[in-house]
Amino acid sequence: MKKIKVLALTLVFAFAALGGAYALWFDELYVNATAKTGIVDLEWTGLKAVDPEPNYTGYDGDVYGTDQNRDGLDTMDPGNKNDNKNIGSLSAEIKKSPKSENAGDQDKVSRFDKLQMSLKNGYPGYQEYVDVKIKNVGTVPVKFEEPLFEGVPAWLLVDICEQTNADYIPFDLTAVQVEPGEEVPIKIVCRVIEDLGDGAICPQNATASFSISLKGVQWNEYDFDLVDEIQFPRKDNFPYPPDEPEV
Ligand SMILES: [Ca+2]
Ligand SMILES: [Ca+2]
Ligand SMILES: [Ca+2]
Repeated sequence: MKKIKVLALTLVFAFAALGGAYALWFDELYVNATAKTGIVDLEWTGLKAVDPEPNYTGYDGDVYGTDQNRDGLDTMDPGNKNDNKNIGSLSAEIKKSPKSENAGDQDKVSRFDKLQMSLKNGYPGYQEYVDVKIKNVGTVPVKFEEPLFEGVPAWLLVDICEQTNADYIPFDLTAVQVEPGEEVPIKIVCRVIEDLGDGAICPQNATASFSISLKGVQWNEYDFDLVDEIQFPRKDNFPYPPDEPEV
């Protein structure tokens, strides 16, 4: 309160002084500044599908493969001695997503945000995957929220795991931070299951559309609510060195 009174009084004197201040010498200092914001933008890249089309129903060959190299054969579980055949397929394509209506999602660099996957002629035991990378094409680091799986039918297992074929290691996307220019390799694996519990079994000739949403957010707002006010004290990790001369 005292400070405010002193300030008010100073202002009164300052205005009074202005009245008589005409032809005095003076100099003015300026601040010219530019400000530019960064970009949060991700894209899919580096797609590799291990069992793409055509499958048995999509070409004129036999079930033992689409060509002399027997391409397209479906994987079998370890220990399964039955012969490999090309029955199902899991294709994938990176596509441009429509312009987002969410103001936070601006796609300043890339709209290749859509990974379209298509599993055809699946059967219980059919399990294949696609390898793909998430690339930070923006200029701001990104962290991920929990992936959102929507519409996955009860007869399908879908998961995100590490890009190794040696073992099944689920990938925790929320544990990574992607710097600008960096890529995160992931594997998206699908498996048609047989036993749905309570006597139910995987339906034949069934179709399902499902989606996985991976939301990357600016890293500094992850689990933290920003306030639009100037905040102090500043957490200065690297304060001026004590011997640094003032400019
Ligand atoms: Ca994008
Ligand atoms: Ca196949
Ligand atoms: Ca987008």
